[in-house]
Amino acid sequence: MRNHPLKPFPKDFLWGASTSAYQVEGAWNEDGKGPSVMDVAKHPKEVTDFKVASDHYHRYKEDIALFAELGLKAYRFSISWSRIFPEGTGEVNQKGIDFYNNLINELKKHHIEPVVTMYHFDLPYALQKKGGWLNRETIEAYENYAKTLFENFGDRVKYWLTINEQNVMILFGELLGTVDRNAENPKKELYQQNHHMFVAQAKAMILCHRMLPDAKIGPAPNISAVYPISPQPEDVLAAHTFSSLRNWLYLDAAVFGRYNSTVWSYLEKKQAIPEIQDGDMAILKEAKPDFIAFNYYSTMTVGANLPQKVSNNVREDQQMAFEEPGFFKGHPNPNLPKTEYGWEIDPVGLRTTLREIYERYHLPLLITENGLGAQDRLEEGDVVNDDYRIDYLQKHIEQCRLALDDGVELIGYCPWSAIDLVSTHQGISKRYGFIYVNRDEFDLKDLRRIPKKSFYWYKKVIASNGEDLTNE
Ligand code: BGP
Repeated sequence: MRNHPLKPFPKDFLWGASTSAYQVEGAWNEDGKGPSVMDVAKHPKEVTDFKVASDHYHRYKEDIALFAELGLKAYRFSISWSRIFPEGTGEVNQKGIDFYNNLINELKKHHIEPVVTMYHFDLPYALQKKGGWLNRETIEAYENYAKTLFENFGDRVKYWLTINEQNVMILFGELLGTVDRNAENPKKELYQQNHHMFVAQAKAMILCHRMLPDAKIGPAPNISAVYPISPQPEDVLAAHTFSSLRNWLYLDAAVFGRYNSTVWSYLEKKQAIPEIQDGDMAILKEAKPDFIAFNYYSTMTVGANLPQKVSNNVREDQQMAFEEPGFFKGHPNPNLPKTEYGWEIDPVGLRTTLREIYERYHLPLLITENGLGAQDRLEEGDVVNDDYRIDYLQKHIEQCRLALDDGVELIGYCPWSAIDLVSTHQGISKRYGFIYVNRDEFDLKDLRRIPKKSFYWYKKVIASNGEDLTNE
């Protein structure tokens, strides 16, 4: 029994929702936009590409009006780098600037706080052709892009996120196409890319503080608590290694400006130590985030792995643990239910994750993704009864409140996604939104917007500042 009432959500809590540019905007080659790596990515033949997506580029006013009706206090979206710089660097595309100016102004008009991801997987293809993040020049391109964003939008944007899920791009580089599977040592290349992203991120944080003293900036990795499959010491050790590799490497670099020692030793064993130039570590040390944003969908469970075991190295998607001979091996958690896409559902794991991050770094935390992908059904009368999504979100918000009560400084919750959009590699049928977009994989229909049952539920949650989570 509790002997005190739970602490309430803070008054200025950022109740929000998230999207990313390539998944929601469409207009992939309009108004001067250059292609990004996502535009040229290959898709399985049964799923759509990102060319039209949810057509938010043309319908942002209608969408933001719905976000306002939902009562959002914050909207986390990403800026498409190749809309601003079609070649990744060089000439600015004014029409790209205009689009985001209009979008931000529209949000402001409705008193919705813009939370801007500067880079969400969609590197300009022109930069990829020159080696992408393996090429050190991409650091400079990113810094220049960051400067352009701060100059153009810094008068209205207070919250900046440097890079979405850098850890996913590195751990699942083969899946996201960030590395050539046939490279001699893909790991070495990936951790070199990773190092360049660390430096780029640090430079952006330094620049942001210099140019916009009132703004706040932070990283946005995908973080999840890692459980050992058993209390056997070897399994506990394996879980620790995996957590360092998946979680702490990224936040230790962003917050403390240093490499995680367990990961460093792992990289030595894998002959994957990145080349670090003089001055890089000083830049990492100088940069300090103001908060930590993170995406959370589930936890991971791992056990020890024999050194001689040959890894099949299958990495199905970003929410599945994988295996490394001699280090760890992912296992399903028998205690957790799964979504229809096989992702384990673990609300309590969110509380554990929040505590772990907060105790380690003592910075305010912002949840920038959390949600349930499902094949929603549009029923007669324009109704979508997504009670399973309400159930998922309700249980996670409950755990946020408990974490607040534990003393964690949580400043906002932005579930994925504000509106239906195209999944990173599973098409539009895997829906996450509060608002249904009427289209199929290949039939664009009328793209009309239909608030789902979860929309009305979340509206009530926001209006009551998280006091009323019931689904009635
Ligand atoms: C995160 C990405 C998002 C989004 C989400 C859901 O990893 O940051 O861009 O895609 O996962 O994943 P999916 O689209 O694979 O269902």
